This record gives sequence, structure tokens and C-alpha cells, in this order.
Amino acid sequence: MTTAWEEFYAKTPKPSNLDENEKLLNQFIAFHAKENKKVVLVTSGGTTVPLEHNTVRFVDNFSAGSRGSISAENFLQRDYAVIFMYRIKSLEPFSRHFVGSRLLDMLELTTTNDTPSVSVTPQYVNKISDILKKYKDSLNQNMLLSISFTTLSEYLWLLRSACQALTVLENRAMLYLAAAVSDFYIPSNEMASFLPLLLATHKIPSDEPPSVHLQLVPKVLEPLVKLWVPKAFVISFKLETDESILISKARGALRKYSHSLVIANMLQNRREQVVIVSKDNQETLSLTSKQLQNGEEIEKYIVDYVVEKHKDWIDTKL
Ligand code: PAZ
Repeated sequence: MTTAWEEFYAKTPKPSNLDENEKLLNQFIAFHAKENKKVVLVTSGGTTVPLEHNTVRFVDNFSAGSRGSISAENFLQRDYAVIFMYRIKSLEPFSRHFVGSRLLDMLELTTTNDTPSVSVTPQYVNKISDILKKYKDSLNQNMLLSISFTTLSEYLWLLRSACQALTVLENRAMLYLAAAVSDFYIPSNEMASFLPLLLATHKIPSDEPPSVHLQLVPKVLEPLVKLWVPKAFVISFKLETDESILISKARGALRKYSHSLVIANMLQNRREQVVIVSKDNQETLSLTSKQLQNGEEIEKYIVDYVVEKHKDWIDTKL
């Protein structure tokens, strides 16, 4: 019997840029395999679910990409090579520091003999040079590969390819699955080419809404852990709005998929508190209001924690 995830991949066309991304992934991973480096795949941002092939309308999943982009910077700091798999237009490592800033206000224009030149306004020089150096170092040392998705199906295809490429690293690979992935979708073969066209074809009066039939997205954590990267250290995230079910849901996921850790967070206070749940332990990490005021980010503590756990786990495999 074919499983739901096998059916998904059988019926959903692969993205046109998948081969190109696979090439980038394989090159990046081969480079770090030679160097004996640890590599983390960070997924970040939400997925969209198109309602029609010629997509004008879609259902989106909330996520700014803060968790993923901040964590990616911290993994680089801990000497992990990072594959940053992110939703287009969500936050990215390094450039995130300037989102909401007025780029043009940070620059000055001078013209000498009709030749324009652009420089950074003095008050921004320290901030920009500090971040720019880290960004350039990560690229020059080939420590950061960014690959992007928008739709749920692009995400699922890319995730599988990234996992398959990571298998060569065995337990030096870590997966940090922070993206907010849609629970429902419309299978490609059931999607209208364009909703107004569907109304017209079925002679539905234009003042009547079309009905849309959503299906459950297959849970790919199961094949991911069992088949795609069976030797990797896998961390999933669990987001809830009801605190009374948060830990039981996280434990349920661990029991079902047998992966390494679940990071449980509440929508309301996810910037200041998470609970890291393992098979026989749970640890709450939180920031005080003073730490928050000082601009500290909880991701530093999450990454420090999971890096240590990954190290201990590799040691148990020796
Ligand atoms: O991207 P962001 O910082 O706004 O939010 C992060 C998050 C809440 C999406 C992430 O921490 C998370 O819980 N991801 C998994 C969501 C889920 O349960 O599918």
C-alpha cells in the first residue's frame, strides 16, 4: 500500500528549480564532508498553499522567519555550516538586522567631478561593518548556503532533497525544522486552473462563493527520520496557543517519530520562552525582561543547548 507521503510525491510535480538546488546542496555538503564539519539544515518561514494553478489566491502560514534566521547566525557562530532553507521574503540571517530600517537613510551621496559615490552615514558604520563582516566571512568560507521555497509543495520537495543530500554526513548532520508548515493543501490534480474560470465552467453565479476542498498534508517527519536521514540529529518544533496541551503534544511527536528533540513554544511568548523536550527530560529556557530589554535573543540559548546535545549524542555513537 502506498503511504500518504509517497502519494504526495507521486502526484505533485517537482519544482522547476529543484535540480539546480540539488546540485548546490550536493556541492555544499561534499565540501563540508571533506572538512569533517557539522552541518545544520535550518528551515524557516511559512509555506503557502495555492488555491489555483495560475496562483492569484493562496492560503498562507504565519511565520516571520525570526526563529530560523536568528538561529542560523548562532549556528554559524558555533562553527556549524548552515543550509538555510527559507520562505522567500521572510527574514534571512544578517540582512534581518536591517528589516524595517530605511536603507536610503543609511547612505550618503557625494558627487565629485560629476562622479557619484555612495558611503554609509557615519552613525551606521559600526553596525553595518560588524554585520557585513560576519556575512562576508560566512560566504567566503562557504559556511552558508541559502535555498528558498514559497509553496508547500516546493518546501516538501526541497526538504526531501536536502535530507537525501545530508545522509553522507551521517550523525554530523542536524535538522532544525523551525518552518511553519501548512497542515492542509489542495492536491495539484484537484486544483482549478483559475477560480473565476471554475465558477464560469460550472455555471456558478458569480455572487456564489466556490467551495474549496482541502486535504491533510502528509506527515513527512516519519519518512524523514526513518528513511531519508536515519542517522541525523533531528529537532522539530511544536507551536501551540493552548499551554495545557503543549508538552503532551511535543511528547506525542517524540513517541511517534522517535527523533531527537522537540522544541515546544507558545505563539504568545515564543520570543521569551521555549521548552526543549527529549525522551526522558524537558528543559525550559527563558529570557528575563531585562535580557529582552537588552536585545538578547532566546535563539542563542536554544542553539547553545542543542549544539551541546548534538555533541553528547555523537559521543554516544563512538
Ligand atoms: O518565524 P517566527 O519566529 O515568527 O516563528 C517561529 C515559529 C513559531 C514558527 C517556530 O518556532 C515554530 O514553532 N515552528 C513550527 C510550527 C509548527 O508547529 O508547525
